[in-house]
Amino acid sequence: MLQEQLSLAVQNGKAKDVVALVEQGLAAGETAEALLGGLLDGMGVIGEKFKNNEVFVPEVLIAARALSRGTALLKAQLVEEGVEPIGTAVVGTVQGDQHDIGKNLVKMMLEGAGFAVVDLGVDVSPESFVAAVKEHKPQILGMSSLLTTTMGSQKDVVEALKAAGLRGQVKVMVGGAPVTQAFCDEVGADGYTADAASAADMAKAFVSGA
Ligand code: B1M
Repeated sequence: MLQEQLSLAVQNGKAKDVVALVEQGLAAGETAEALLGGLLDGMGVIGEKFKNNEVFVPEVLIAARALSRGTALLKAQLVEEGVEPIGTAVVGTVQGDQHDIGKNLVKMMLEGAGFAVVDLGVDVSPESFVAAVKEHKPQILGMSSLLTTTMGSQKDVVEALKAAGLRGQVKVMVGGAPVTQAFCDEVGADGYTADAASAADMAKAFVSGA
């Protein structure tokens, strides 16, 4: 019941309700894992609706903000309960590119799917992507590019990973408005999706070996 309420509060972007419900749940002795389940369910519903054009960027951002208010409250207890993320993802917008709205959506959807996400921000050089893969050992590396003039940098990152001997350790996902499946194949990435919710689905499939 509380989980359903939490799910709905996230779907409706009601951050205050999320906080109140999480506090209520914790006080009543609910596990952080169970409460997190409600929050993630809500984000999952929003992700599906976003994919089907039933909701749009503003609704997703508001839902994600509500979700993060809830997860912030649960963080300490989740660590105590030993709840592990399903994997680690490093994300960033490629070198020369300042657009981050799509990349931020991908980050939110990945977090909503249970990943620990390291966000490198915008204008990320191939060297920085490689350094982050070395440091965080992610299962997923997600790149975003919005300009035809910067999308080539996604290939530079794949090549830099190969040169560093790291290519086999990480699934590389590419996306952004000008990116296509053909481009993904051409640069030697592992996956492309047209939207952020599908990116999270693909990342989940990669870590589960599906
Ligand atoms: Co820029 N801009 N912009 N811009 N901007 C575009 C992209 C452009 C198409 C506008 C146009 O001319 N019609 C055009 C690119 C043309 C081209 O390359 N062919 C353009 C240009 C030219 C520029 C500048 C060069 C303008 C100038 O200064 N002369 C400049 C470049 C700056 C730079 O990056 N170096 C520039 C600047 C800016 C702002 C700073 C003003 C601002 C960015 C603000 C920000 O991001 N914080 C901005 C914006 C907002 C846009 C538009 C209007 C919107 C982009 C956006 O956020 N879309 C855009 C025009 C348009 O699209 N109508 C435009 C919404 C977002 C949710 O979509 O990021 O595609 P998107 O993400 C999607 C999918 O692609 C996917 O998921 C999301 C949906 O779920 N996805 C992934 C994204 N990453 C993924 C990764 C994945 C999987 C899926 O796996 C890892």
